[in-house]
Amino acid sequence: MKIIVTGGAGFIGANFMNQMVPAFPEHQFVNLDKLTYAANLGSLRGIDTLPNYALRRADITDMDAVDAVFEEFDPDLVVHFAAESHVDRSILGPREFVRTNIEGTFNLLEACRKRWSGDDNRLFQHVSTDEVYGSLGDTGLFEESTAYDPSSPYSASKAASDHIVRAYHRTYGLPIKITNCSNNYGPMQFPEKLVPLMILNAVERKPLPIYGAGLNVRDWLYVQDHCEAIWTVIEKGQVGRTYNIGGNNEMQNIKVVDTLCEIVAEETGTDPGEILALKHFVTDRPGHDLRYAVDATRIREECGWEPKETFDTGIRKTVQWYLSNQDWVGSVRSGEYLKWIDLNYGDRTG
Ligand code: NAD
Ligand code: TDX
Repeated sequence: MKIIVTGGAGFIGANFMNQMVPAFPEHQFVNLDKLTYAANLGSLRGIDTLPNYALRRADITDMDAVDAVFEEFDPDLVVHFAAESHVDRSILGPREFVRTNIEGTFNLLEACRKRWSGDDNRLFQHVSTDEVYGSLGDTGLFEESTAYDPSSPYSASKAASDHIVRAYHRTYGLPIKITNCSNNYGPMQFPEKLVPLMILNAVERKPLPIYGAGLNVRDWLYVQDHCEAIWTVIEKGQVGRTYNIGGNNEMQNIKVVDTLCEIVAEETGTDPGEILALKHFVTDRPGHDLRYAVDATRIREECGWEPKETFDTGIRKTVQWYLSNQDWVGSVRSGEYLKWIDLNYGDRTG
């Protein structure tokens, strides 16, 4: 197969490339990525010289640029990760989210519709989030039939992209599958997200900003389990169908932060009290969804996928990865990163 992977230099995309490119030398992988602040080519070191890997720097909001890559590679499969992905950034500046996540997805669908006949065994694999379902109360789980009710500009833009992907299937017969996954953590995640931000701040003895009372709940999944789930859906899922992916691992943010503090202390030979004392409660995120939890029965029963990593094993591996990959950490913390931290946390020290 010829496979275009969009956003393959971002967190999940790079983990996907690292797993799949060496595992499938018979397939050609093309990384179509704009290389925004969230991308890091250092995440692809080792696989970027393999003969079945290529990079094309392109912006999915630019139809001509998308067409050029599709003309060159004529893909059998598109795995669509590229997105603006950070909720806080979407609150401060929603326009890029609408452009990349909605218009960019639309351009990719058009590129497929123009070229694919509908009966030629191609596939558009759309990677989405559980945040499209909005917030749960204290009980219940997101099912594939749960009504969409997004809260942030990020989740609303992802919801819109899911709708248009589904519409292309119903209207034009475009072969698509959609996955909606819970919060990922693991190596190579940009340190604006909760887990890597807390690890690096703890190591550097900086405050650990916890929004509100830290009681919001997320369902954490190790990134490599997510990548395997996507590949499993590509191979075994039904065309036109949606699959939820989750870790069956709900946890309050405060518990995640406490666990990270304990592990960082243990791994660096520090007194845990010193790290736990860095916890700092700050102004809550506007529209902050209370609880996400995913019912992943469909992917388990239809495709046979289950996560391999527990939170305990995955989170320790993640801390160890950040501690032993200081080069990678240094390279992502450019001026752009520091500007963002100032902007986001400058007035949140309440
Ligand atoms: P990320 O922000 O780490 O990476 C996004 C990648 O997309 C980057 O390489 C960036 O350069 C690229 N990109 C952004 N705008 C682009 C554009 N206009 N044209 C081309 N490339 C562009 O994101 P991530 O955390 O790896 O998430 C990947 C996908 O998975 C997203 O669609 C996200 O919504 C979804 N998802 C993420 C999570 C999570 O916990 N991170 C959970 C569920 C679903
Ligand atoms: O400094 C922080 N303090 C804090 O308390 C940050 C960055 C986050 N939080 C809270 C907000 C959330 O309740 O931690 C939780 C996780 O926050 P993020 O890491 O920003 O993730 P979230 O908003 O849940 O969204 C993530 O999971 C779903 C990804 O960013 C999305 O791309 C994905 O779709």
